[in-house]
Amino acid sequence: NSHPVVESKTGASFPSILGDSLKLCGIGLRKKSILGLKNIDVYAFGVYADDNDIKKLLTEKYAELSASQLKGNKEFNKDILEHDISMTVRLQIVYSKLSIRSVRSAFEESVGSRLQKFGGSGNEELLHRFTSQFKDEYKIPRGSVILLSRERGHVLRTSIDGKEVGSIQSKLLCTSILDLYIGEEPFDKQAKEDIELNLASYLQK
Ligand code: DAO
Ligand code: DAO
Ligand code: DAO
Repeated sequence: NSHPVVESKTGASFPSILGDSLKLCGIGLRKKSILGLKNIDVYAFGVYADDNDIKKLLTEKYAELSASQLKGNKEFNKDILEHDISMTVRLQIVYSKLSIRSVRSAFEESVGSRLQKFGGSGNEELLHRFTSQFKDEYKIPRGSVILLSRERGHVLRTSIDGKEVGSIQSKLLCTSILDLYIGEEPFDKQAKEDIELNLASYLQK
């Protein structure tokens, strides 16, 4: 059960355990259409969670429901997004021509729409201040690994190839980032379903 999982289209490989306690719940692909003309694969991702946090925080509430009943349950999904559960999204870049300028604009679009969804308007300034720190000299070549981690106390910690690039305490931001992968309109629907089923199964053990 300790074998890595390989994303078949891109060959990106995901360890089944990250650190000491985060378990891989599912993998998927982030695509982007360019001018409606073609779809490019930007990165493969894996979503990891601490099963002990999930047991501790949610077992009592959902004791009556089976894993298949929990899958697709809106309340359960909301609880996963908003509770103080340690989770990490690991991105492995597959697109070879990623510029910081396109990361900045994709980020403002995807994360920006979620900040608005969960926090209302008024975060544009903050978001812009944040993305303007993405320095043009950062390089994210194919194969780069980015970790987006929600740590205890709703702290989002970001690293690129093992180097920490920032850490910010914001429940809104943590929820917004996770929503991209396991929210109502996820980047990869099949991945979201796999992830949800695994998260639900942690309550049954
Ligand atoms: O070259 O204009 C282009 C297309 C690039 C699309 C890039 C999408 C970036 C997605 C965010 C990546 C975050 C690491
Ligand atoms: O909680 O006060 C708040 C709003 C926080 C919005 C911050 C946006 C910054 C984006 C950081 C992205 C880190 C990967
Ligand atoms: O796929 O649209 C998306 C958003 C993914 C979040 C990526 C965060 C990357 C932050 C690091 C950038 C450093 C230059």
